[in-house]
Amino acid sequence: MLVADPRTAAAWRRFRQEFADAGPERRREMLRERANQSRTTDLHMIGRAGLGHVGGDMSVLDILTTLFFGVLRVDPEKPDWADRDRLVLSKGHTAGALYATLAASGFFAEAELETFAGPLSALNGHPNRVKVPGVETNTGPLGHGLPVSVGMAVAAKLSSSSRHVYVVLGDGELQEGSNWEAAMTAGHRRLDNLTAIVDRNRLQQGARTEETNTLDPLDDKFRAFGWDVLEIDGHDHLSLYDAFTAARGERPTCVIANTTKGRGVSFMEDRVEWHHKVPSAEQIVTAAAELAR
Ligand SMILES: Cc1ncc(C[n+]2csc(CCOP(=O)(O)OP(=O)(O)O)c2C)c(N)n1
Repeated sequence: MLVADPRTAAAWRRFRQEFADAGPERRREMLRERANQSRTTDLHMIGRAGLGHVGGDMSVLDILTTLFFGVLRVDPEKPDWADRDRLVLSKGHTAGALYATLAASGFFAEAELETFAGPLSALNGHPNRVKVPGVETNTGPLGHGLPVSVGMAVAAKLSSSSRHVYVVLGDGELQEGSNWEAAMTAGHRRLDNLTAIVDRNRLQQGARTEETNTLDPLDDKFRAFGWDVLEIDGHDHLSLYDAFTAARGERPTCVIANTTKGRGVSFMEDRVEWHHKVPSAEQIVTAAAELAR
């Protein structure tokens, strides 16, 4: 089991405080920079390991960064604190994005990222809750995260806890039927402590989502299952922050976050082959320069 890094956790706490005190433009800039640093970290991890899901990592990093650096009630030094908010990364193939974010928050030492996907590493290609603090449940087989999150939200209600459950879903992932059983239950039970975020990048493995199985109108589908729905730009940090902290009604919330797979790296953006292609050393240098702009 990995352990917290107190120095990085302290830096994360300072970031959170400065963020809380900042005005909108400064907030946007802080999260943008932070997310792009994690993108660069992730590219190096994938290049070193020779595997990973780079397109989906770039897509989801503004969502994860906004949650960990602006929203989630968590403590990297007390990862098992009972009343913490829960974050489930259901699209577990983008583990690299989660590890980069957890390490930057101090849940474990950033040096551990060098072991990503190596022999005996805790940082497997898909997240493992037994090995990695901050990982709330194992994911990888698509279609499990929402059902598990519904269970977590019900458990919070039963124990009268104010903790909130956030779950990040892939849009391709929504083709798994288990999501819709869970969505129906969440609507029926009026789980106002549950927020599902759909990383709507319109690509899955090998194809566009709409070529494989039409998802639109996705907002109407969630509404029909008893959810409130917000549709936003999934790379606009302030929109993400507002959507995650909006006053909640009596229903679960679905945030459809419109994103670009490969976001921030010109030669990867909206290109299906970058689902799990590995960038060369040269490509990583080019990508890092673009992300530093
Ligand atoms: C049940 C299951 N079937 C197939 C896979 C293989 N797989 C990994 S990622 C992926 C595509 C996922 O697409 P999406 O959810 O849109 O993720 P993103 O494009 O954001 O990476 C597939 C089919 C899997 N992990 N689980």
